[in-house]
Amino acid sequence: MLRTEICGKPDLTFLMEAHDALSGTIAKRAGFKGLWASGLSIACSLGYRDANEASWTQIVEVVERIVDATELPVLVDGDGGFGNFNNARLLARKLRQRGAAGVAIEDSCFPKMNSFVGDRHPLADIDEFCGRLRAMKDAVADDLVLVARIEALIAGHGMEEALLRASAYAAAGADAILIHSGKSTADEILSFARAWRNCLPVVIAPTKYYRTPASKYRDARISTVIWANHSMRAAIAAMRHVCGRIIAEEGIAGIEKDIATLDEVFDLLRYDELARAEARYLRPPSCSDSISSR
Ligand code: SPV
Ligand code: MG
Repeated sequence: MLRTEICGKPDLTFLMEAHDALSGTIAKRAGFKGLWASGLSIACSLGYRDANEASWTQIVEVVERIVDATELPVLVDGDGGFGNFNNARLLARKLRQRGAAGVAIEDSCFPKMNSFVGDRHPLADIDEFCGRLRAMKDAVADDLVLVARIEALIAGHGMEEALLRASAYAAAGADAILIHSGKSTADEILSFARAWRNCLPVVIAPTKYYRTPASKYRDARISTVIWANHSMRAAIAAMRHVCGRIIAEEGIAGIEKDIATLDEVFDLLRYDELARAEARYLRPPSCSDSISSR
C-alpha cells in the first residue's frame, strides 16, 4: 500500500493526476511514484461536471482500473464523501477493497462544486464533518490514508477558521491535512504551514499558484504536492489541436509526426508481455489438434 508514498516521507512527495488507467500508466512511465485520482479530471473524462454528477461507484470503477494498471499508490479525491458519514464510510471501504492507498475528503456540502467555480462554497459543519472522518477511520482503520481537505480559504473564511478546522480534523483521526487555496500566490498556504507546524503532514494542490517553485514547499516542510489536473488539461489541448488540424487539412499526413506512434501505444500497454505469456501458456497447435482428433 505504501502509505509513505502518499504523505509523511522525509522529502517532498509529488502525486500526479490520473483520470484513467492510461494517464496513470503514462505518469508512472515518467517516473511518478504516486498518483492523484482527481475528481475533476475523472468527471471530465466521463463527460460530467465536477459537481458530484458522477456517482461514487463510477469513481471507484475508474480508480480500480488506475490501481490495476499502474500498481502505484493512489490517493483518491473522495470529494465530500458523497453524502453523510454513512456514504463516506461506504466509499472508504470500497476504495480499500479496490486497492487505493488513500482518500481525501473535503469539508464541502453535497452536492459539491469545484473549488474554482463560482463563489458559493458552503462549508460543512465542523462536528458533522468530523463524524464523516471518524466513520471512515472506523471503517478502514490504518489501511487507507485519510486526508482531510479544508476548503475554508477557498470559501473566503480566514486562516483562523482553517486552523480551527485542521485541529478538529486531526482530533477526528485524519492522517494528513490538505489545505486548498485559490490564490495565485502560495502566501496563504505557506502561512498556514507555518502556523500549523506540521501537527499532521500538509498536502497541497497548487493548481492556481502554479508559479511557486517546489523549493518553497520543501523549505516549508510541506509533505505532498498534488499536480491535480495536468494530464487531463494536456490531453484536452493535444486532442483539440489534432482534431482542428485534421478537419482543416482533410487528412492525417501532417499530424502523424506529432502524435504517439502505434508502437508507443503497444509498448505502454505491454503487448510484449502478452506475447511472452502466449508463448508460455497457449497450447501448441499440434497438441490441441491431436487431442481433438482422438
Ligand atoms: C481535483 O483534482 O478534483 C481537485 C483539485 O479537487 S483541484 O481541481 O485543484 O481543486
Ligand atoms: Mg476534486
